[in-house]
Order: sequence, then structure tokens, then C-alpha cells
Amino acid sequence: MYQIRNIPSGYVIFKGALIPKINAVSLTEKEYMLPGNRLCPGCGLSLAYRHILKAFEGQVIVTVPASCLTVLHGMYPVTSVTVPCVNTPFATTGASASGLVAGLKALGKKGLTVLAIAGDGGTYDIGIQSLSGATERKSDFVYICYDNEGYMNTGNQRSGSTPLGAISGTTPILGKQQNQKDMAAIMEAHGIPYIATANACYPLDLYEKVKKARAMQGVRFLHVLTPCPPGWRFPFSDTVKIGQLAVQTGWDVLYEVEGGKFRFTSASESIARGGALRPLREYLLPQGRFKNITENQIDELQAAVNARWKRCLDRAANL
Ligand SMILES: Cc1ncc(C[n+]2csc(CCOP(=O)(O)OP(=O)(O)O)c2C)c(N)n1
Ligand code: SF4
Repeated sequence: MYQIRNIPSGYVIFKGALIPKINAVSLTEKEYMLPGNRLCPGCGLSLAYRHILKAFEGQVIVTVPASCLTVLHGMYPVTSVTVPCVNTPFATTGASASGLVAGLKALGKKGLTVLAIAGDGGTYDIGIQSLSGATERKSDFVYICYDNEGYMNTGNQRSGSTPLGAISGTTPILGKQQNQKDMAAIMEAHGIPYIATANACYPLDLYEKVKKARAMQGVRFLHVLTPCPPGWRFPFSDTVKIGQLAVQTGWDVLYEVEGGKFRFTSASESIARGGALRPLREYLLPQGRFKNITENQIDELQAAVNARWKRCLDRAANL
């Protein structure tokens, strides 16, 4: 394990991670996602969405395409979410968000943020053109891609985010033979004011980033890793352990890029300041989806993790 050498002012160590002091007191107790929905037990999306909605304090209109999140929202007239939501066609999340922004402006409504939120299938693959277009038009919304690394709502087909070597419904024996896209880097190339990565299993870091994004203008993009027990094939009770291992091994790096400046956050900042990444196999091997991964593929993934970590260290403004 790693040790934290320099604790920046305004931060505390909590369970081995650096967290801003303010976190402990700023999280609202009010719930916007009520108990009782149809997601699987241990779903990382449930954990993430609860904290995302808290960060908006009810001042939000959500647009969401077909996904596990539409299942969470429920079927009219029954819902477990207390904020308004538009269920948009799969390919149109970015366009739908632009339209909502234009509608609010035309009606003179102020103080509401439009949140577009979609899975990796709806972001990396099917919705990318709509998101890219809305971003290039300099629309004004928060876009969150929750990433469970597959089309989970329809039984785990592989997506542009499914990892090399992972078994899915459409890569059933050998696992996927291609690497993931780097969606946060694609969005950074659009020159937007705020990009952040987050993880359902570090909810306070996620909450702070959504709050920050909410206060800004333009398209603000967050990528949130959300472990999925049935799709990734691990026990329902291990969600937090697996999600945190993703960060501790460098599979998932927690950072934000604001005004072009890159900063590590939370547990990734702790590791970058004083420690070392754990071996990637500690994250991969407890997951049944990697049961047929080869040693060569593990080496390839480890090399990619090392290279990305070095790139992050090279550009970090807060070390
Ligand atoms: C145009 C279109 N194609 C396919 C579907 C079927 N469909 C519904 S949800 C879904 C999976 C969505 O995957 P993702 O965006 O990754 O979200 P997740 O289900 O993983 O939460 C698919 C393929 C659809 N609703 N519309
Ligand atoms: S399939 Fe995965 S993402 Fe979908 S509800 Fe179940 S645990 Fe959550």
C-alpha cells in the first residue's frame, strides 16, 4: 500500500484517500433517488446516481436514453426519482440536451441545469455524433457518461468501452479482441471547459466534481466508472472493493481538467503523491469476465495502464 507524504491544505486522509475537508459537511442529507428501484443489488450506477442527484439539489432536468438508468427511473406513472426526466431515443442525448437548454431559454427559466446522462453504449458508440455536435455548437449542459463497460440493459453486448479480454454476450469465448476508446480524451479534444473522471466507489469525489460542473457554463463532461456485478461477474457484495481496486491499480485514474490544467484527485492524487499502483491483475482476476484472458493480454493492458499513468504524472499541475 502507499503512504501519503504531503497533505495539501484543505485536505484530509479518509480510508487511505485524500479528500477535500469540505466534503464531510457539504453532502446534503436530502435524497432525490428514493428507496426501491429495479436495478440489480450492488449496482454501481445506483450509488453514483444518488450522489450525482444530491449535487444538483433538485435544480435539474435530466435527459437519458435507453439504458439501465431508464430502468432506474421507472415506467410512467411510477418512478423512484424526484426530478423531471426526458427519455430520449438512443442516438439523440446531446441533441435532446441542446433542445432542453434552448427551451428553457425561450421560456426565460433560470437556475435549472440540464443533465444529459447515458451509458457507455449510448456515449462511446451510438450517441457520440449527437454529443460531439452539441459540444461543437457550444451548448450549455452537463454530460455524464456512466461506464459499466458494456450494453448491460440488453444483456451485456460489447461496447467501445468493453476492455480487451473481457467476455461479453457478443464476445462469449475469447473475450473482446480490441482495446477501449479513451472517451474523456476525445471530449478534451473538443476544447470544453471541464472534463473529469470519477468512480461510483469514491462518491464524495464524484459529488464534488458534479457540483463544480454544475456551476460552470458550456458542455462539461464527466466519465464515471460504475461496476456492474452481473456483467463483470463478481459477487453483488464486492462492488466497492472492485471499484476501488480499479483506482488503486490505475485502471481508472481520478482527475479533472479545468481550463486545460490537469489535476489528480482523491485516491489517485494520494497514489501520485506518495505511492505505487497495485498490479493490474489484482483488479482483473477477481472478475469472471476476464476468466479467459491470456497472459499476453494482461501484459498489454498493464503496459497501457503504466503508459497512461506516466502521461498523467507528466501533466499534473497539483503535484
Ligand atoms: C436505437 C436503439 N437500438 C437499440 C436499443 C436497445 N437497447 C436498449 S438499452 C440498450 C443498452 C444500452 O447500453 P448502455 O448505453 O451502455 O447503457 P447500460 O444499459 O449499460 O446502462 C440497448 C442496446 C434501443 N432502445 N434503441
Ligand atoms: S445490469 Fe449492471 S448496470 Fe444494469 S442494473 Fe444490473 S448491475 Fe446495474
